[in-house]
Amino acid sequence: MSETVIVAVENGAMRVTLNRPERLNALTAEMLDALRVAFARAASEAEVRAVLLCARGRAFCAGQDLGEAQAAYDLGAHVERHYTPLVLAMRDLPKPVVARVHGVAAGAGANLALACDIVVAGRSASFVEAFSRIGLLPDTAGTWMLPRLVGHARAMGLALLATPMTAEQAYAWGAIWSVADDDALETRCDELVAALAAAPTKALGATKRAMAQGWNNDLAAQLDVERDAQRALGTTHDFVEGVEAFTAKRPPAFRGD
Ligand code: LHQ
Repeated sequence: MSETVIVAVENGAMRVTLNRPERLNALTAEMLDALRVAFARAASEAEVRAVLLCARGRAFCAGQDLGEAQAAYDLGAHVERHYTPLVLAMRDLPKPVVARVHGVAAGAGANLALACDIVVAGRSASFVEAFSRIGLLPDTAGTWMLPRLVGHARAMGLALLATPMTAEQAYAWGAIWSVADDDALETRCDELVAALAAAPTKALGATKRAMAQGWNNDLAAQLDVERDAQRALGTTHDFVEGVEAFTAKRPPAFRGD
Protein backbone atom coordinates (compact mmCIF):
# COMPACT_ATOMS: atom_id res chain seq x y z
CA MET A 1 0.00 0.00 0.00
CA SER A 2 1.34 3.41 -0.97
CA GLU A 3 1.73 6.12 1.66
CA THR A 4 2.03 8.82 -0.97
CA VAL A 5 -1.39 7.98 -2.43
CA ILE A 6 -4.00 7.13 0.18
CA VAL A 7 -7.09 5.25 -0.94
CA ALA A 8 -10.20 4.81 1.19
CA VAL A 9 -13.65 3.55 0.27
CA GLU A 10 -16.64 4.61 2.35
CA ASN A 11 -20.37 4.78 1.59
CA GLY A 12 -19.88 4.09 -2.10
CA ALA A 13 -17.19 6.75 -2.59
CA MET A 14 -13.50 6.12 -3.18
CA ARG A 15 -11.31 8.94 -1.90
CA VAL A 16 -7.87 9.09 -3.54
CA THR A 17 -5.56 11.49 -1.69
CA LEU A 18 -2.18 12.63 -2.99
CA ASN A 19 0.01 12.66 0.09
CA ARG A 20 3.47 14.02 -0.59
CA PRO A 21 2.94 17.55 0.68
CA GLU A 22 6.62 18.39 1.25
CA ARG A 23 7.10 18.17 -2.55
CA LEU A 24 3.70 19.71 -3.32
CA ASN A 25 2.52 16.22 -4.29
CA ALA A 26 4.90 16.05 -7.25
CA LEU A 27 4.21 12.73 -8.93
CA THR A 28 6.69 9.88 -8.55
CA ALA A 29 6.53 6.58 -10.42
CA GLU A 30 5.29 4.98 -7.20
CA MET A 31 2.44 7.50 -6.98
CA LEU A 32 1.52 7.08 -10.63
CA ASP A 33 1.44 3.28 -10.18
CA ALA A 34 -0.73 3.68 -7.10
CA LEU A 35 -3.11 5.99 -8.97
CA ARG A 36 -3.52 3.46 -11.76
CA VAL A 37 -4.17 0.69 -9.23
CA ALA A 38 -6.77 2.88 -7.51
CA PHE A 39 -8.65 3.58 -10.74
CA ALA A 40 -8.51 -0.11 -11.71
CA ARG A 41 -10.01 -0.93 -8.32
CA ALA A 42 -12.68 1.72 -8.79
CA ALA A 43 -13.56 0.06 -12.09
CA SER A 44 -13.72 -3.48 -10.73
CA GLU A 45 -15.52 -2.95 -7.41
CA ALA A 46 -19.28 -2.46 -7.68
CA GLU A 47 -19.22 -0.94 -4.20
CA VAL A 48 -17.36 2.07 -5.60
CA ARG A 49 -19.86 4.39 -7.30
CA ALA A 50 -17.91 7.67 -7.37
CA VAL A 51 -14.31 8.79 -6.95
CA LEU A 52 -12.85 11.89 -5.31
CA LEU A 53 -9.30 12.92 -6.26
CA CYS A 54 -7.84 15.30 -3.69
CA ALA A 55 -4.58 16.22 -2.04
CA ARG A 56 -2.94 17.10 1.27
CA GLY A 57 -0.78 20.11 1.99
CA ARG A 58 -0.76 23.58 0.45
CA ALA A 59 -0.97 22.51 -3.20
CA PHE A 60 -2.96 20.03 -5.24
CA CYS A 61 -0.07 18.70 -7.31
CA ALA A 62 3.12 20.16 -8.85
CA GLY A 63 3.08 17.66 -11.73
CA GLN A 64 5.77 15.16 -12.57
CA ASP A 65 8.54 14.93 -9.95
CA LEU A 66 11.28 16.67 -11.86
CA GLY A 67 14.03 14.82 -9.97
CA GLU A 68 12.72 11.53 -11.30
CA ALA A 69 11.96 12.96 -14.76
CA GLN A 70 15.56 14.07 -15.17
CA ALA A 71 16.69 10.54 -14.46
CA ALA A 72 14.29 9.05 -17.01
CA TYR A 73 16.21 8.08 -20.13
CA ASP A 74 13.21 8.47 -22.42
CA LEU A 75 10.40 10.85 -21.50
CA GLY A 76 8.19 9.28 -24.16
CA ALA A 77 8.49 5.89 -22.50
CA HIS A 78 7.76 7.52 -19.14
CA VAL A 79 4.62 9.19 -20.51
CA GLU A 80 3.48 5.98 -22.18
CA ARG A 81 4.08 3.85 -19.12
CA HIS A 82 2.61 6.18 -16.50
CA TYR A 83 0.44 8.96 -17.85
CA THR A 84 -1.31 7.54 -20.92
CA PRO A 85 -2.90 4.59 -19.09
CA LEU A 86 -3.84 6.78 -16.14
CA VAL A 87 -5.70 9.35 -18.24
CA LEU A 88 -7.43 6.58 -20.20
CA ALA A 89 -8.39 4.76 -16.98
CA MET A 90 -9.93 7.95 -15.60
CA ARG A 91 -11.84 8.72 -18.77
CA ASP A 92 -12.94 5.11 -19.35
CA LEU A 93 -14.11 4.57 -15.77
CA PRO A 94 -17.92 4.34 -16.05
CA LYS A 95 -18.29 6.20 -12.76
CA PRO A 96 -17.95 9.91 -11.98
CA VAL A 97 -14.58 11.29 -10.89
CA VAL A 98 -14.50 14.57 -8.95
CA ALA A 99 -11.35 16.64 -8.48
CA ARG A 100 -11.04 18.82 -5.38
CA VAL A 101 -8.35 21.34 -6.24
CA HIS A 102 -6.75 23.78 -3.82
CA GLY A 103 -3.49 25.67 -4.24
CA VAL A 104 -1.32 25.09 -7.29
CA ALA A 105 -2.04 22.39 -9.84
CA ALA A 106 0.92 22.47 -12.24
CA GLY A 107 1.95 20.49 -15.31
CA ALA A 108 0.58 16.97 -15.22
CA GLY A 109 -1.08 17.94 -11.93
CA ALA A 110 -3.21 20.55 -13.70
CA ASN A 111 -4.14 18.20 -16.50
CA LEU A 112 -4.95 15.28 -14.20
CA ALA A 113 -7.38 17.55 -12.38
CA LEU A 114 -8.90 18.79 -15.64
CA ALA A 115 -9.29 15.18 -16.84
CA CYS A 116 -11.76 14.55 -14.02
CA ASP A 117 -15.47 14.72 -14.78
CA ILE A 118 -16.29 17.43 -12.28
CA VAL A 119 -13.69 19.86 -10.98
CA VAL A 120 -14.35 21.96 -7.91
CA ALA A 121 -11.64 24.49 -7.08
CA GLY A 122 -10.93 26.44 -3.94
CA ARG A 123 -10.38 30.16 -4.46
CA SER A 124 -6.68 29.52 -3.79
CA ALA A 125 -6.43 27.17 -6.76
CA SER A 126 -4.51 27.90 -9.93
CA PHE A 127 -3.86 25.73 -12.95
CA VAL A 128 -0.44 26.17 -14.52
CA GLU A 129 0.54 24.58 -17.81
CA ALA A 130 4.13 24.78 -16.55
CA PHE A 131 5.55 22.61 -19.33
CA SER A 132 6.88 25.39 -21.57
CA ARG A 133 8.92 26.75 -18.64
CA ILE A 134 11.05 23.60 -18.76
CA GLY A 135 11.11 22.96 -22.49
CA LEU A 136 8.22 20.51 -22.79
CA LEU A 137 4.70 20.50 -24.25
CA PRO A 138 1.51 19.95 -22.26
CA ASP A 139 1.05 16.21 -21.82
CA THR A 140 -1.43 14.21 -19.75
CA ALA A 141 -3.96 15.10 -22.48
CA GLY A 142 -3.43 18.86 -22.12
CA THR A 143 -3.28 19.50 -25.85
CA TRP A 144 -6.51 17.50 -26.29
CA MET A 145 -8.47 18.82 -23.35
CA LEU A 146 -7.50 22.46 -23.08
CA PRO A 147 -8.86 23.65 -26.43
CA ARG A 148 -12.05 21.67 -25.82
CA LEU A 149 -12.49 23.19 -22.37
CA VAL A 150 -11.47 26.81 -22.88
CA GLY A 151 -11.18 27.26 -26.67
CA HIS A 152 -8.14 27.46 -28.93
CA ALA A 153 -7.05 31.02 -28.13
CA ARG A 154 -7.03 30.56 -24.36
CA ALA A 155 -5.50 27.09 -24.65
CA MET A 156 -2.65 28.52 -26.66
CA GLY A 157 -2.08 31.36 -24.22
CA LEU A 158 -2.08 29.02 -21.24
CA ALA A 159 0.26 26.54 -22.92
CA LEU A 160 2.73 28.90 -24.56
CA LEU A 161 2.97 31.45 -21.77
CA ALA A 162 2.47 29.09 -18.79
CA THR A 163 0.41 31.87 -17.22
CA PRO A 164 -1.51 30.51 -14.23
CA MET A 165 -5.26 30.16 -14.79
CA THR A 166 -6.89 31.21 -11.53
CA ALA A 167 -9.88 29.36 -10.09
CA GLU A 168 -12.13 32.27 -11.05
CA GLN A 169 -10.77 32.29 -14.61
CA ALA A 170 -11.13 28.52 -14.88
CA TYR A 171 -14.75 28.87 -13.82
CA ALA A 172 -15.48 31.85 -16.09
CA TRP A 173 -13.84 30.07 -19.05
CA GLY A 174 -15.80 26.85 -18.53
CA ALA A 175 -12.86 24.66 -17.55
CA ILE A 176 -14.28 23.66 -14.17
CA TRP A 177 -17.67 23.11 -12.56
CA SER A 178 -17.47 25.45 -9.57
CA VAL A 179 -15.39 27.51 -7.17
CA ALA A 180 -15.74 27.39 -3.40
CA ASP A 181 -14.18 29.28 -0.52
CA ASP A 182 -11.24 27.21 0.65
CA ASP A 183 -12.70 26.57 4.08
CA ALA A 184 -15.91 25.24 2.49
CA LEU A 185 -14.20 23.21 -0.24
CA GLU A 186 -13.90 19.88 1.57
CA THR A 187 -17.53 19.83 2.74
CA ARG A 188 -18.78 20.95 -0.67
CA CYS A 189 -16.88 18.14 -2.39
CA ASP A 190 -17.86 15.50 0.17
CA GLU A 191 -21.52 16.38 -0.38
CA LEU A 192 -21.10 16.30 -4.13
CA VAL A 193 -19.38 12.92 -4.10
CA ALA A 194 -21.94 11.48 -1.66
CA ALA A 195 -24.73 12.58 -4.00
CA LEU A 196 -22.97 11.02 -6.99
CA ALA A 197 -22.37 7.78 -5.06
CA ALA A 198 -26.10 7.58 -4.37
CA ALA A 199 -27.07 8.33 -7.97
CA PRO A 200 -28.01 5.79 -10.69
CA THR A 201 -24.43 4.71 -11.43
CA LYS A 202 -25.16 3.00 -14.73
CA ALA A 203 -26.86 6.13 -16.06
CA LEU A 204 -23.94 8.32 -14.99
CA GLY A 205 -21.46 5.91 -16.58
CA ALA A 206 -23.44 5.83 -19.83
CA THR A 207 -23.63 9.63 -19.81
CA LYS A 208 -19.88 9.95 -19.36
CA ARG A 209 -19.21 7.51 -22.19
CA ALA A 210 -21.71 9.11 -24.56
CA MET A 211 -20.34 12.60 -23.88
CA ALA A 212 -16.85 11.35 -24.69
CA GLN A 213 -18.04 9.70 -27.89
CA GLY A 214 -19.80 12.91 -28.83
CA TRP A 215 -16.47 14.67 -29.39
CA ASN A 216 -15.87 12.50 -32.44
CA ASN A 217 -19.36 11.72 -33.77
CA ASP A 218 -21.64 13.51 -36.18
CA LEU A 219 -25.21 14.19 -35.04
CA ALA A 220 -26.76 11.05 -36.52
CA ALA A 221 -24.10 8.77 -35.05
CA GLN A 222 -24.49 10.40 -31.65
CA LEU A 223 -28.27 9.98 -31.73
CA ASP A 224 -27.60 6.27 -32.30
CA VAL A 225 -25.26 6.21 -29.31
CA GLU A 226 -28.00 7.74 -27.17
CA ARG A 227 -30.62 5.30 -28.46
CA ASP A 228 -28.47 2.28 -27.68
CA ALA A 229 -27.50 3.54 -24.24
CA GLN A 230 -31.10 4.41 -23.39
CA ARG A 231 -32.19 0.94 -24.45
CA ALA A 232 -29.70 -0.60 -22.01
CA LEU A 233 -30.56 1.83 -19.20
CA GLY A 234 -34.24 1.03 -19.65
CA THR A 235 -33.53 -2.47 -18.36
CA THR A 236 -31.80 -1.36 -15.13
CA HIS A 237 -33.16 -1.60 -11.63
CA ASP A 238 -32.40 2.08 -11.12
CA PHE A 239 -34.64 3.15 -13.99
CA VAL A 240 -37.56 1.19 -12.53
CA GLU A 241 -36.79 2.62 -9.09
CA GLY A 242 -36.50 6.16 -10.44
CA VAL A 243 -39.91 6.05 -12.10
CA GLU A 244 -41.56 4.29 -9.14
CA ALA A 245 -40.13 6.83 -6.72
CA PHE A 246 -41.29 9.71 -8.92
CA THR A 247 -44.80 8.27 -9.14
CA ALA A 248 -44.95 7.61 -5.38
CA LYS A 249 -43.55 11.10 -4.66
CA ARG A 250 -40.73 9.67 -2.54
CA PRO A 251 -36.96 9.97 -2.85
CA PRO A 252 -35.40 7.23 -5.00
CA ALA A 253 -33.12 4.58 -3.50
CA PHE A 254 -30.74 3.84 -6.35
CA ARG A 255 -28.61 0.70 -6.03
CA GLY A 256 -26.27 1.41 -8.91
CA ASP A 257 -27.48 -1.47 -11.07
C1 LHQ B 1 9.10 19.83 -6.75
C2 LHQ B 1 8.25 19.99 -7.85
C3 LHQ B 1 8.34 19.03 -8.90
C4 LHQ B 1 10.01 17.96 -7.69
C5 LHQ B 1 7.83 21.58 -6.52
N1 LHQ B 1 9.25 18.04 -8.78
N2 LHQ B 1 9.97 18.83 -6.68
C6 LHQ B 1 7.10 15.75 -17.43
C7 LHQ B 1 8.28 15.02 -17.69
C8 LHQ B 1 8.31 13.69 -17.99
C9 LHQ B 1 7.35 12.93 -18.24
C10 LHQ B 1 6.03 13.13 -18.03
O1 LHQ B 1 5.38 14.28 -17.82
C11 LHQ B 1 5.83 15.41 -17.41
C12 LHQ B 1 4.74 16.20 -16.98
C13 LHQ B 1 4.93 17.36 -16.09
O2 LHQ B 1 4.23 17.46 -15.13
S1 LHQ B 1 6.10 18.51 -16.51
C14 LHQ B 1 5.84 19.80 -15.37
C15 LHQ B 1 6.43 19.48 -14.03
N3 LHQ B 1 6.09 20.48 -13.05
C16 LHQ B 1 6.63 21.70 -13.05
O3 LHQ B 1 7.40 22.09 -13.89
C17 LHQ B 1 6.29 22.57 -11.86
C18 LHQ B 1 7.50 22.73 -10.98
N4 LHQ B 1 7.14 23.45 -9.76
C19 LHQ B 1 6.92 24.76 -9.75
O4 LHQ B 1 6.99 25.46 -10.74
C20 LHQ B 1 6.63 25.36 -8.41
O5 LHQ B 1 7.09 24.51 -7.42
C21 LHQ B 1 5.13 25.63 -8.20
C22 LHQ B 1 4.65 26.76 -9.14
C23 LHQ B 1 4.30 24.38 -8.44
C24 LHQ B 1 4.92 26.08 -6.74
O6 LHQ B 1 5.82 27.12 -6.42
P1 LHQ B 1 6.06 27.50 -4.89
O7 LHQ B 1 4.75 27.66 -4.22
O8 LHQ B 1 6.97 28.69 -4.89
O9 LHQ B 1 6.76 26.24 -4.21
P2 LHQ B 1 8.29 25.76 -4.36
O10 LHQ B 1 8.73 25.92 -5.76
O11 LHQ B 1 9.10 26.38 -3.30
O12 LHQ B 1 8.14 24.17 -4.09
C25 LHQ B 1 8.12 23.60 -2.77
C26 LHQ B 1 9.03 22.39 -2.77
O13 LHQ B 1 8.48 21.41 -3.67
C27 LHQ B 1 10.40 22.74 -3.30
O14 LHQ B 1 11.34 21.94 -2.63
P3 LHQ B 1 12.29 22.59 -1.46
O15 LHQ B 1 13.19 21.47 -1.06
O16 LHQ B 1 12.99 23.75 -2.09
O17 LHQ B 1 11.33 23.00 -0.38
C28 LHQ B 1 10.34 22.32 -4.75
O18 LHQ B 1 11.60 21.99 -5.30
C29 LHQ B 1 9.46 21.10 -4.67
N5 LHQ B 1 8.79 20.84 -5.93
N6 LHQ B 1 7.49 21.07 -7.69
N7 LHQ B 1 7.54 19.08 -9.99
